[in-house]
Amino acid sequence: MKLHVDYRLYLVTDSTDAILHGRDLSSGVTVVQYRDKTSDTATLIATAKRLHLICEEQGARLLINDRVDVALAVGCAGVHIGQDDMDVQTARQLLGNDKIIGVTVSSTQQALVAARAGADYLGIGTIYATPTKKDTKSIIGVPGLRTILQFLGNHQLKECQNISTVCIGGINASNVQTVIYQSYAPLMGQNPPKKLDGVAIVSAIMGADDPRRAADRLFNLTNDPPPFASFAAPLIPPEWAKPIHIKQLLESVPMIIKKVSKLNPLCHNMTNLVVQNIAANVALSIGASPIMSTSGDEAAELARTGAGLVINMGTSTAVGIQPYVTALRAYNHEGRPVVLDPVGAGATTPRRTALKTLMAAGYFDLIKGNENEILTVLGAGDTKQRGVDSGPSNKTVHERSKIVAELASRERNVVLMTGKIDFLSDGTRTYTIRNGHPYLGMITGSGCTLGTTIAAFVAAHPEDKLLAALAGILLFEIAAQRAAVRIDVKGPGTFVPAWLDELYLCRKEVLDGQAEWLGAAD
Ligand code: 3NM
Ligand code: MG
Repeated sequence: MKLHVDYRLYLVTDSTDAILHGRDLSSGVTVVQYRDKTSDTATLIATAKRLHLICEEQGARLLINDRVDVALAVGCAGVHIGQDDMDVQTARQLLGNDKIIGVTVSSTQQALVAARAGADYLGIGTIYATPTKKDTKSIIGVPGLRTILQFLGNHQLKECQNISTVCIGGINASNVQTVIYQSYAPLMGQNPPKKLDGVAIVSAIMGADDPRRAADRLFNLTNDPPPFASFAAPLIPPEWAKPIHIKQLLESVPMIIKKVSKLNPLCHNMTNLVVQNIAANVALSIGASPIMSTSGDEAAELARTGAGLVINMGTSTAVGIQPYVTALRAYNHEGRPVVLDPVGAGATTPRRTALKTLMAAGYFDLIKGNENEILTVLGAGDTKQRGVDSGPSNKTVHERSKIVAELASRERNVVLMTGKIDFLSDGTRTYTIRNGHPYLGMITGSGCTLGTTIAAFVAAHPEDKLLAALAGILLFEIAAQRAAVRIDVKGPGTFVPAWLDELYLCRKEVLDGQAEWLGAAD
C-alpha cells in the first residue's frame, strides 16, 4: 500500500541542528526532506536515522534528497530527486511501489515527464529567487506555478490528475497565503486546476529565531484563508465573460453610497504629486476621508483603522518600489482592500519591472487601468507575455469583456478597464458601463481619482467588491455628466469645480432618498 503523505508543511533541511537540538520539530511540519549535499555517507545515514525517529514521533514523513541508498538504509518514506539526479524509473525499481518519490519541476513538460514516470508528487519551483539555492535554474513565479497546476488539472493522463504538488523557493509567512490563493485560478471551458497540496520551505523555518514557532505560524497560515479572500468572488463562473447590463444591479447602489457616507472610510493614496489635490477633494466629495502618503511605514496603522489603499504606479519611478511593497503587504495582512492603478505600466522597462514586483509582492483586490494598462497587467502575469504593446482599441465589446474577465479570473480579484465604455468584472460577473464625459479626459488625475473613489467604496463595502466599485464608478461618472451640461461650465477648467459640486450633490440626493440621477446609469 502506498504510504499516505500530508504535504501541507514540507520542511527542507540543510542543517539538522535546528531539529535535532531538543527535538523541537513543530507538530505543524508534515514532511521533512533531509537535504545534505556535503556529508559523507556514514554521516548521512546516521543523521537520517535520528531524523526518522523524530519524524515518527511527530507523525511527519521523512524523505531523503537525492540518495535512494540512504532512504533504503533508513527505511523512511522515500526520496526527493532533482532533474539532474537518478531517473524516476530507476528510483522506483530500487524503492518499490509503496515508497514516495518526489521530483523537482519548473515547466509543464518536466511535470508531464515526471508524472508519466510515476512520481508521487512534484516540487514546483523556483517560485521566488532565494539565497538558499543560488544555482536555481528558473524563477517561475506564481504565473509559472499557475500554468503548471492548470496543465495538470486539464491533462487526460490520470497520473497528472492524481499527482500531489508542493511549491518551493522563497516562500515565507508574508507570501504563503497569496501564493496558495493566486496559484489556483479556474479558466473558462477548462477543468479546475490542481490545488497545491503544500508548501516546501527552508529558510523561513530553519533561519528563524524560533523555528518551532515559525513552523506553527506557517502551518496555520497554510490552513487559513487569506484575509483578503473573505469576500472573494465565487469560483467557476456560470456566465463567464458574458457582459450583463448594469441596470440589473442598480438597486444596491444607493445603499453603498450611504454606507460610504456613514463609515467615512479612510482612503490612503500613494499617488502622483500632480493629482494629490484633486484626489483629496474628490475623496471628500464622495464622503471618504483622504490621506495622501507615500510612506510605507505608516501603512499598517492606517490599514488597521479600516482604510482602503490605492497604489498609483505613476510615482514608483521617483520614490522606488519598496514603500509600495511594504504598504501592500500591510493591507493584505489586515485584509483591507488595495486598488492598483498601473499608470503607464507598459510604457517603459522600469514600469514593467515595477509592475512585476508589485504583482509578485501581494494581492490586489481591484486592478484598474485603460486597455493598454490592463493588457500589460495580463501580459505581466502570464508566462506567454502577450499583448503588451497594443494600440488604441480595435477590439470588440465582447473581446474586451473577455480580457477583463480573464484577468479577474486569473488574479481572483476585480478588474476595471476604463475607456469610452468601461468594463468591470470579477471573473464571474462582467458589466459594461457607458457613463462619463469627455471632459474627464481633459483634466489631470481623473483616472487616479477614480482609483481613489473605488478604494473608498470597496473599503466601505468589502462584502461585494464588484458592486462597491460599480457604485463608485456610477457616482463618479454621472456626476461628471451632470457637471458637463451645467450652464456655468464652459470647458475643462470650469468643469472641475462643477464636478466636485455634483459629486457632493449626487451623494446628498441619495442621502435624502432622492437618487433619481441613477436613472442616467447606462
Ligand atoms: N529547491 P527557501 S528552491 C531546496 O527550486 C530548494 O527546486 C528549490 O529555500 C527549487 O525556502 C530551494 O529558503 C530552496 O527559499 C528553497
Ligand atoms: Mg537533487
